[in-house]
Amino acid sequence: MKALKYALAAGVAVTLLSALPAAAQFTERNIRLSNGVNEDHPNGKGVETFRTCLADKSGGKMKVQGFWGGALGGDLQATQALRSGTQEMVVTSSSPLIGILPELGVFDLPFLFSNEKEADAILDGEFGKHIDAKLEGVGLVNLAYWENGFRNLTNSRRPVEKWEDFKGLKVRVMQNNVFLDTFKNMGANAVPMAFGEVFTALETKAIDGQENPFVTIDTSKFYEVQKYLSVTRHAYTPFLVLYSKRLWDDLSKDEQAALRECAVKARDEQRKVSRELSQASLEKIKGSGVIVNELNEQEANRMRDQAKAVWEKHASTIGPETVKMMRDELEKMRKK
Ligand code: TF8
Repeated sequence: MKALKYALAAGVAVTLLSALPAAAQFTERNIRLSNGVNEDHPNGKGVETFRTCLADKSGGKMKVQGFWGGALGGDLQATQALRSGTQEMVVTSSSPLIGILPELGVFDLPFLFSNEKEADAILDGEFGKHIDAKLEGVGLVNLAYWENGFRNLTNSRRPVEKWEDFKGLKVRVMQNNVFLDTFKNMGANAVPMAFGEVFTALETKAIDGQENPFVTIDTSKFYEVQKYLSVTRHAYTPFLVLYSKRLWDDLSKDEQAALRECAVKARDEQRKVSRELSQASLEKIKGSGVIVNELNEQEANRMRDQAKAVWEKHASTIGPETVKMMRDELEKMRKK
């Protein structure tokens, strides 16, 4: 009788166990995540949210170690480390990576998005997935698109109110041919340079200007060495939140799912902070004595027309299908 009771109890236990999902699999991991920007940039809050979320999901096993200000190398260098499997993660601009994946150049096309809403819809939708699939092919798993933001021109010479005002300005651009041509096409003397060298180049007047979102002009202290800020919004470049594909393939399904979910959760926080800080950054830049000008509508339209040649020139290198897909999606969205 006793034996039967035990047998029954064991049977019940087995049934119960098999009804439960298998225990989640997490291993102790230290994830090195590098950033070219400083920690007070909205990426700081993004990484913090990502870290807390991963700790929660993995019972403290997955740890995130953040590196700031390019301490592990610039965007391109860190991304190459991911491809060779010597670093886990980077939050990088897409722009310096076009040598690795030419299709990324689509995000560099001047005046592509009109507002954040459009950018979010494209990046979080089918188009973003189209690019993600291509990134996997070159050894990079993109977990989410975070916000770098609309880019604006600063310089030490004069306010830029129309495209002709670019003439002769020595402007640093990212190491990216679409940007190089956008600025050359406006008549500027465009100089490709890694982000880590920009502050000193501005300070020593080796260059006159640069272009970045307000939050970067603020947190990288460019406003301390610049006199004019022109609200050009000439491009919106995203951040990619990349994981090394080589190292990714060693992770359990649970770890992969946690990383994806947390990068998306952190994305929402990072974008929120980016949009809030953007206004605060602009006020701070103004307060420091930088002269800020907006473009009037007519001049903004002229600048947009002038930039069209860059689209024509680069569509074939970026990939005609990718550019067409972007155009179609934008058109669909704008009709609604
Ligand atoms: C640039 C980019 C950079 C970012 C940063 C290094 O101008 O906008 O600010 O990629 O993460 O190079």
